[in-house]
Amino acid sequence: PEGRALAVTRAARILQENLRRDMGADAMASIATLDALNTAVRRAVDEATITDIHTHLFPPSHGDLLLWGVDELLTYHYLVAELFTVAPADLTYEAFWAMDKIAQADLVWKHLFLEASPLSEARRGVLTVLQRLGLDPADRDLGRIRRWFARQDEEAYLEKVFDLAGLDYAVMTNNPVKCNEVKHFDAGAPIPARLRTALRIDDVVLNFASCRPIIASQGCAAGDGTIEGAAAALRGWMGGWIDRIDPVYMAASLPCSWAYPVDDAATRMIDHVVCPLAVERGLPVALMIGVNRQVNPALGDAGDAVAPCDVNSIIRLVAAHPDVKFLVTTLSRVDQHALAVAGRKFRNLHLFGCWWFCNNPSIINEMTRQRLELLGTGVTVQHSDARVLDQLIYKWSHTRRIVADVLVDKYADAHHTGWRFTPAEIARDVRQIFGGAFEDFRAR
Ligand code: RAT
Ligand code: ZN
Repeated sequence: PEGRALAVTRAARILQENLRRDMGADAMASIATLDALNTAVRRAVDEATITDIHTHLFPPSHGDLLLWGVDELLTYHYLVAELFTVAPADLTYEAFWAMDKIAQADLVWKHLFLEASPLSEARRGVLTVLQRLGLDPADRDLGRIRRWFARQDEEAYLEKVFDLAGLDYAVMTNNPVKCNEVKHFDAGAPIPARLRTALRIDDVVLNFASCRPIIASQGCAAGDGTIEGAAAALRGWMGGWIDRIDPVYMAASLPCSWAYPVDDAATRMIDHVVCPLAVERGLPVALMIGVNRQVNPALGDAGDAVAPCDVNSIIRLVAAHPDVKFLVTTLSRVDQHALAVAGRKFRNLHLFGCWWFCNNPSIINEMTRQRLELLGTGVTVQHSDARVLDQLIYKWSHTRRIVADVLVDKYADAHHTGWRFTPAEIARDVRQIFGGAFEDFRAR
């Protein structure tokens, strides 16, 4: 413990020295006025390097799996759902899915941008992307925008997007039972430093029976008996994937109906396969909980909804496995307060992100305030969930602005007590909530 304390002190000193070098001596001077504090907070948030801990992006080497460009932006499933809130009755789901991507994007542009104003978060997001890329959205010329994207080189564009978003790296979602993903790992396709892997295991946890054939085809003799019986083989198979792709964590999205512990396959899989492996490999387990899957299957990816989940099940899980690190986010707004309180009780629980339907300005604002009030900077306030590369630009620009508004208030409240902050301290805190606390949690 003494060695660890020394290492921590040393790390803190190096951080301070780096900040002093990067920001100059002013970084260490305490800020006297509220105006200056406001400016310093906004600057720190603007300049922070962010780690995006959950996305659905892929490397360029994974071919068609990497989505980017204006037609992918316009056909993002969030916008497909919105399209059908206003589309004429004669546009059937089947007819929409039978169209090519460009025709689908044209329809979204017409109904959600030209014939109704783009006020929703997902629509505004497209416009932010265009604006930040220097493509003035005001002329409403989709043809011109398409021609601009057609001229981009994929790899250079990926770097440009990461720079505009201000990210060091983003974590992908890599599913070992999806053949169209596995084939790229089999081929040894390179992964740029901007992207890191995560081993997505929901299919195996929730639907083991249907995964057996593909797992068997990958050389895992998981038999046809119980999960307990197959546990060692399954840990071997997942461990093999961990060796292969070196994931940042294992991850699963769980339905709102998920409960723990109960007499079901998911509990057995978690207790006998996932948690022992997490301990053995020192890997966190990320859980995203609260989806109400496929309430309208005709909408495809857009057909999922949300319902409150059982936060007590999360509490029982993290209490039952104190040596497993859990990264948790929940989908329903109403679960956020109870989850943040749970985050105060367990050092093996780290909260992250305003997930999916919570990634809207009013909810990000509320959740970020609540988390800072209950957890301080020991939280990862956001992830993007980007499915289309360009979305990194808007998701992070919108989040930065909201988080800056919240932090300005929080620093001002503390300033009023007479405590004084330095720019270096503010930069340290901002980095914590945008990835530093996540790295610390992993390293702990
Ligand atoms: O945000 C999304 O795009 C969702 O469809 C899901 O992918 C969700 O984030 C998940 O990871 O299950
Ligand atoms: Zn996701």
